[in-house]
Amino acid sequence: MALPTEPVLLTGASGKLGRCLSKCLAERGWRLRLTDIAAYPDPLPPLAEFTEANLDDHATMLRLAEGCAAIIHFGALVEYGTFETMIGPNLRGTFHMFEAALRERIRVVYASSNHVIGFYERGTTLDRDHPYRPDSFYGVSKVFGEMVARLYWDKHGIESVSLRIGSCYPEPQDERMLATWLSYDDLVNLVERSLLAESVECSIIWGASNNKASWWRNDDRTRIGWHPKDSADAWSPRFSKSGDCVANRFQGGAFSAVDYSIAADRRGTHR
Ligand code: 15L
Repeated sequence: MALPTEPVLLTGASGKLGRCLSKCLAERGWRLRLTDIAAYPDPLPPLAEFTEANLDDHATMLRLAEGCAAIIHFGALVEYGTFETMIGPNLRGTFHMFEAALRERIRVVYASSNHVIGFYERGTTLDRDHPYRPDSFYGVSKVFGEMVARLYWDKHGIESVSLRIGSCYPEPQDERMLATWLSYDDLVNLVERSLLAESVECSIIWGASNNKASWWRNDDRTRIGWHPKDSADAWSPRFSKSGDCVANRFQGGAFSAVDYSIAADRRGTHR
């Protein structure tokens, strides 16, 4: 399929996944406009331009999206932030990117996260429509992003694909990732299919590879034609459960355990 001649705006370009996407999408011929609050640490890929900018800066975000074919919104404060630290990058920043998409009438590929459902117990099988159970203010900020995506679809017809990314690393790092791992290749294909699919409406897709231990099913992947090819299964003999009992109990892992204050669970007994 022919790629657009206009650039695609990628936020969070200097982060771990942003660097992977900018390198791999550029190799596949995509013209990229990259942005991040931090300098781009690698040599700039061919056909790419980079602007250092803050997601909190509304005017700059609107300007960066001008003339773009789509927005890949991966910029965010990741990890266990407080409510206050989420407001600028994750709440206002996401609002700015959807406003920019509305101005340009273009699609958004949004990096949501498994942490929107992190307080479900491990082993519970979830569909995309299970109620949110965020495990952190980071998870709450991603619920907000999915809700903004919904609002801009219902009110303005702005299409989006929210990718509920599990654990995207070169290889699984622990026992939890036997269920949540997403390979870099599967991520790049997922983003590319999200950009190229003819109609995506307001899609939600679990960002995990083809892992036997997965807790997630029934999403919108057939609409975009994405089939993950990799699997964490081969790593299974290498890992066993260890560490914090709260982290081991819930799908969000360590995110669920941070600041957790229900004493009984700390002693290992269940509610
Ligand atoms: C995320 O959203 C984080 O960005 C990443 O660092 C991982 O911890 C991942 O979730 C995960 O849940 O494993």
